[in-house]
Amino acid sequence: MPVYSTVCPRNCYSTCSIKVHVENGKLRRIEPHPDNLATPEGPCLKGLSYVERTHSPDRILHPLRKDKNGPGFSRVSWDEAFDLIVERLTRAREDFGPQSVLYYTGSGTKGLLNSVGMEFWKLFGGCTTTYGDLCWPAGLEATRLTLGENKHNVPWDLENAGLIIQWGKNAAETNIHQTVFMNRASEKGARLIVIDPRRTETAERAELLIQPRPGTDGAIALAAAHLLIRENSIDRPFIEKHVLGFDEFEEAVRECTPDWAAEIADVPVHSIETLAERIGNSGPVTINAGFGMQRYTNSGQTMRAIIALLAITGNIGKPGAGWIFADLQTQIFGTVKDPIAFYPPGSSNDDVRVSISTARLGRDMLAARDPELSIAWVERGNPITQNPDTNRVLQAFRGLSFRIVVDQFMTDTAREADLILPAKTMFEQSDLIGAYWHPYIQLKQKVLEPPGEVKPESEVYRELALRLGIPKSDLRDVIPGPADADIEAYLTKHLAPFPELTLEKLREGPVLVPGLQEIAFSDYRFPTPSGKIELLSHEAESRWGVDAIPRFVESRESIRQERLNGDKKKLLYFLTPNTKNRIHSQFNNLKTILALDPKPLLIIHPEDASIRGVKNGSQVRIHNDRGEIKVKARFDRGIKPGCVSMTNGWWISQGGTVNFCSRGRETDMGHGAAFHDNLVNVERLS
Ligand SMILES: Nc1nc2c(c(=O)[nH]1)N[C@H]1C(S)=C(S)[C@@H](COP(=O)(O)OP(=O)(O)OC[C@H]3O[C@@H](n4cnc5c(=O)[nH]c(N)nc54)[C@H](O)[C@@H]3O)O[C@H]1N2
Ligand SMILES: Nc1nc2c(c(=O)[nH]1)N[C@H]1C(S)=C(S)[C@@H](COP(=O)(O)OP(=O)(O)OC[C@H]3O[C@@H](n4cnc5c(=O)[nH]c(N)nc54)[C@H](O)[C@@H]3O)O[C@H]1N2
Ligand SMILES: [Mo]
Repeated sequence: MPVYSTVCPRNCYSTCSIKVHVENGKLRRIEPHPDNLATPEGPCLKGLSYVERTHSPDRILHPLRKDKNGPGFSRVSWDEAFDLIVERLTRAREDFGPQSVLYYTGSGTKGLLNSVGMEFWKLFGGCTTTYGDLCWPAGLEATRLTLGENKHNVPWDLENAGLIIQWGKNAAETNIHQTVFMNRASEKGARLIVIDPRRTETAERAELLIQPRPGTDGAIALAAAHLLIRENSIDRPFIEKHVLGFDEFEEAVRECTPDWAAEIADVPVHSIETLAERIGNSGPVTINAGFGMQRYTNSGQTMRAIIALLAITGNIGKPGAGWIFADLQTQIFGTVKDPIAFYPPGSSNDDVRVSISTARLGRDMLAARDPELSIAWVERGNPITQNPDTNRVLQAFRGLSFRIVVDQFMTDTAREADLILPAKTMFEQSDLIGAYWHPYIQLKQKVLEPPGEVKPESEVYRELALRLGIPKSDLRDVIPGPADADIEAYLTKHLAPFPELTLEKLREGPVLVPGLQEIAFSDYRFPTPSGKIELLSHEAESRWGVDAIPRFVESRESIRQERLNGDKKKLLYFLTPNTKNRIHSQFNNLKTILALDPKPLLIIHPEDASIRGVKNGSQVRIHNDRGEIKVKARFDRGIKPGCVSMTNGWWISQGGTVNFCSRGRETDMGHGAAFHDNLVNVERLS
């Protein structure tokens, strides 16, 4: 049975290398790939479920057109589909201009070939597209402003840590391969502290779990800095050489006493004291900040305050120490490194108008003028389920005259389409993939022919461009031809600047990115304006309008200041984290996955439940002024009272997306989505 080396391209830390067995055009088995030092144990259950997913009877295998009078869809030929798209696009361009078309992409799959879509829209004459990102930009921007660049030590260096702080990251579910290195570190005596309002799986081995009121981590960090400075547990020579703004920072944290922070964050004073003591006295300190924590309106400043703890204690540029958020060293092909510079908001390059905030998708779509939007093209994304404020997003999509959705399955967004185009899976077209946790460049190999009439997106764009009368010569270099050899030539061209990387080598397995710095910042070069770690950032002030020093401000929708309707005592923080056996809205339509996690549940503390008459297993209504969700409640004493949680990614057709209740609102920096700035009421239905 032929065995191929390939990689899982989901938007996930682990980006596992895998070996796949193929027989008679079918995927038979998925195995670990030992050459990836970060993921040698092999894929998670989601990875193993590709055998089911790829050949699932639910896959969309042909173009589908919405029936005239009903919710159903009927199969159409590609010829009919192309004719329809050409007719609609041409009419929209003539009547309103090319910017009346919204091109929306999500993070459903990674890869270099994803950029072909935008090349098509430029040739079309332009489009409207989104800026910002749902996932990580507040943290990326806070890190860039402070350290100059987003990179971190290689994953296996974590075993050298003396103290690991998992700050708002639930690695046991979202980065399972990292837990192996955490365990090795703890066998060598490292301590583990977890900071999370939920008692997660990651917290099980921690010596200290701090459960803050959501959105208050900045206060905890500033108080820990206050204590470290007061106890003189800081690295003065490091600060003198490498840190800008220490004096101003010291001045700012003078007021930030542990009592002050304990009251704000609703945590014991001694927890903050222990945190500071451990940072000061445990040897190399690694702080791993998750993405969940940076989805608040104050979270860029929070992240800057947390990085400051490492800067003042000299825990940067050394083995076992440092800041883990995202390592973008492998992003050598695309524009991920500086998401703000890539199509900045409000800009109009090549007639591509960048005027819609991903975080405010529904509202901005409805507000678009001159021209108004009339068509949407959605690819690799499921915005009805995953973007904030689902009701507004639905309203915006339903107000358009034509919707095209490219996907593998009948998602909530696909159901809203007029035309669905069948999407490839990761096994059906080759592509090059970077990562954001480990340092490997990988080749995602084509190992299967696309089933049914599935066409990879690049092929769809090429055909469409030709039918729109765009000369073949304009497509050269930007939209590859359909043959495997055309795709390989395209990838080879992008590899040319890196002689260490060849397709032949990548076919065997993962290759370390050329020029890798294993210990990030070990050369103490910080590409900030001052060349130092900037605790004082004038750019933070001028670009984002926040204080140049990281200070604590309440998040917008906090129990303390939000003026929502209703009895404020009864409002609860609604956390919507990720979960082990799904990637956002993917995988939850598979039997393998549903067997373990069959339906959405609201996790609630028995104290909060009893005030509301909610029993374990009661049907409840979660609601606020944005919308409502009805699910069953499950008691959990591990969640902080005052908070409830439900994992994101459930489809409306499965019981409801959490985003019915979230608001379309940006983070303080980076144009991220402040999903967790979200208060709800919970009431018992039965
Ligand atoms: N299995 C699996 N793995 C994944 C993904 C997936 O969907 N499934 N998604 C991938 C992607 S795209 C991403 S972005 C990452 C996300 O990876 P993580 O950051 O680990 O995931 P989240 O679940 O979003 O958030 C982590 C934790 O933050 C906590 N949190 C929420 N608010 C606060 C707060 O105010 N303070 C603190 N201290 N903690 C808070 C939540 O309770 C949650 O446990 O995971 C990646 N890996
Ligand atoms: N409330 C709340 N909402 C959240 C989050 C949260 O923490 N709370 N997390 C946010 C985060 S971190 C993220 S990253 C986003 C993720 O949200 P999205 O970017 O929308 O990602 P997914 O749900 O993973 O996948 C989107 C779709 O891509 C499709 N797909 C996969 N591969 C391909 C392909 O090759 N071609 C095409 N055309 N389609 C493909 C899948 O079938 C799926 O339907 O969700 C965000 N939404
Ligand atoms: Mo994400």
